[in-house]
Amino acid sequence: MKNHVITREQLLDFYRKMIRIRTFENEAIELAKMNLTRAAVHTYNGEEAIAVGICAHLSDQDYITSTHRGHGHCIAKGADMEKMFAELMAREAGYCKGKGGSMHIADMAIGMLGANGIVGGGIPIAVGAGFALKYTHSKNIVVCFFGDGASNEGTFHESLNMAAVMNLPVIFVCENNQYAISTSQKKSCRIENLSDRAVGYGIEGMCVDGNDIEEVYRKFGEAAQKVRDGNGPILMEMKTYRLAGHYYGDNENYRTREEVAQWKNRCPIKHLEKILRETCGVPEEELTRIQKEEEKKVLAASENAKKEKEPSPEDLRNDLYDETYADIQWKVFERQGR
Ligand SMILES: Cc1ncc(C[n+]2csc(CCOP(=O)(O)OP(=O)(O)O)c2C)c(N)n1
Repeated sequence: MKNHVITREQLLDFYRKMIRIRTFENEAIELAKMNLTRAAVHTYNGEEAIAVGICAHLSDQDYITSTHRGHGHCIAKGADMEKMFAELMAREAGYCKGKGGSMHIADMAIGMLGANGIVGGGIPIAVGAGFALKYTHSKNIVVCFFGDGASNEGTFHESLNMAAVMNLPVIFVCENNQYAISTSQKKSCRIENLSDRAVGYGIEGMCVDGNDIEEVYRKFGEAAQKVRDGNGPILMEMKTYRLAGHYYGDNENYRTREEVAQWKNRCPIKHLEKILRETCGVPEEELTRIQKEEEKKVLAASENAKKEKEPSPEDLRNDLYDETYADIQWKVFERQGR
């Protein structure tokens, strides 16, 4: 098993990416406040260590599937922030030409198979992608991100069982941020660790502190190696906490301020800052410089996206179906005299 030693440079790179995600999300909230976004915005604040620690092990040929809370996954996988902001603001220059919004960003060039507005919707897609990789004898893997709420959907159970019996190269990453909208995970499930569900499918389950970037990076590295070596799927539970509301506009009356404050103290970015300062001897000015550089990049992407135009009404019916399908459908309508 490869020993995953993490260098100072790698930690600084993780820090930069986590700051990039947090800054992107804070800017997305600002855009929502200005009524510039055209669909719900679900932010990833507090969960950054998971996407960054995991995607550091992936290449563009490895796939990920994501959720309605997908901005962090996209950025960690290398998506273009200007195209993301343009999509959030329904501009033609966006990833889906402004017709998909925050919850439907996909980028095949970097192996990002798509965010998904359907809770649990990405899980069977990951299994399909895993089957394609196995069928073509590829060494690449699929990482399937989903929430604790999604782990109570039928798709979760059917997909894990199928991936297990077919020995597919998929790592199922349950981001347990404690809530599904307003429902506490403790109220919807009687087991303490969702990773224990792996036993029911005969696969390995791992429970990880998702707010500790070093632990995420190391444990995922071990899992990825096993899966690349052909040992079949793994279920990883990442314990974390959603620091902002479920979406912009959530009144958060289902959790106490004390609980949120406790988790703010365990913020993954603060945690990494402490390691960088105290263990790696990184001066405060260097951390501030990284924050400023990322802020500049994120705000430039947002400003440029704002200047892009909205799609024209004539474009409304384009890109809805696959061309061949649309063509066949059209012929059927013609035959029916419609
Ligand atoms: C199939 C389906 N059911 C319900 C919803 C409404 N919904 C949107 S987000 C959400 C909660 C999802 O919780 P979780 O999977 O834990 O992800 P989190 O929001 O915590 O990241 C629900 C129920 C939906 N979008 N799709």
